[in-house]
Amino acid sequence: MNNQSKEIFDLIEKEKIRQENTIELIASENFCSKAIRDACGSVLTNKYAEGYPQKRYYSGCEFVDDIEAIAIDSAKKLFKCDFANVQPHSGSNANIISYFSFLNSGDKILGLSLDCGGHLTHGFKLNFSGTNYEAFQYTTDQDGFLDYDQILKQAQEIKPKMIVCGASAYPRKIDFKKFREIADSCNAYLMADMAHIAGLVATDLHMSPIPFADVITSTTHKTLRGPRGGFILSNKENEEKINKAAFPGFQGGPLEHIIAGKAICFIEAMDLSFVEYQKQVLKNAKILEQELLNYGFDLVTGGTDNHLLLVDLRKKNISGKKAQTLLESVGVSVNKNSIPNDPKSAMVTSGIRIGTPAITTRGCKEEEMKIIAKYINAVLSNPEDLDLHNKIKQEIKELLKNFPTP
Ligand code: DSN
Repeated sequence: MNNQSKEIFDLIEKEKIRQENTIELIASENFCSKAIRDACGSVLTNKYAEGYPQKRYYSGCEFVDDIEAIAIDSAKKLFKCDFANVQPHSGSNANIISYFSFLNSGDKILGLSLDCGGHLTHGFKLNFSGTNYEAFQYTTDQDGFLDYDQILKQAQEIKPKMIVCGASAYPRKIDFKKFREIADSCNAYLMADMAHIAGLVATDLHMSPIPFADVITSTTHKTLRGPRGGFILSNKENEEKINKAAFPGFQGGPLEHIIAGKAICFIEAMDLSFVEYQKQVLKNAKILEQELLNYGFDLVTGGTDNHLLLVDLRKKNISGKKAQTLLESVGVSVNKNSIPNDPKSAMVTSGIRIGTPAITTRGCKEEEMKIIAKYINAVLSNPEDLDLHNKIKQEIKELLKNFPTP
């Protein structure tokens, strides 16, 4: 190992220790299995495989062909659909590829605004989705809920070519059937970005978008607990245009090492233990909801019925940015997050987003959730008490020793 690679491996080791000593509550993060990490760090990274299984532009693809075919078949089986493309390098790429498949530049799209829980790629003005298309945004109501009547009204006025549903910071279930009805009422395509809830969908703990959306995009690394990457689902009818849009339309060589990780992820998600895991993710979020409400925190929509909570900190007189920094200093990782109609900028925010997928993977259950809520309350209620913060930091390190990372 030369000095430069040693420096990198030292940093990787530090990151490993950081992860071990942190209560990870970032709602979009998780810990994938060792098998997935091994696949992603394998010799497959050396292989070029532009094209699709049995239709490649390079020789020597017989083994990556089998791997990608297993990933495709497993994704189809897991989500009960008849088309999957597992090549998107990320969720954003999956969304770009889906737009390329169904839209022309300048077409109208309608998606959830970023400050109400949407994603940059759902039409945000600084993102390609907001510059390459004529993007309109719907919002949540005053209490933070999707207002399907209002979205219907807007859709009928705008007549978008595509409606985008799905969210990055929405603590409630999404009614994909209603979105289908809205899309049908204005003859629009429906794209469902299920990145956050893919693990819940895979285990039937959330309504599946599969029968309702024309195209479904996702990441593999959030609730689904796979490697960092994306994928697209649809039906056979759309196979050709989506595959063409992915390659050669947008991406080059697929990352076969990551695709191997995705295959393992889909297979792991078919195991009964994965259903138990997702149930615990939901239980843990519910306990955090109850505990934080008992401590006097306001939650957007009043609570959660998925894997995440959005805490409105205005009453506590602390910004999301400050809360994130304070919690990080004791070893609790959350992210600052805008709340609907946030008076503060996106860099400061009035809220934090809290999710349970990662901490549940480490084996934490109801009792630990109560302890975590207690720590969050103690730190945010006593922002200047450094002695208390140090004590909590030590206690967190001790607590986490009982919950090893995979
Ligand atoms: N950045 C992701 C999240 O945190 O939700 C969305 O892509």
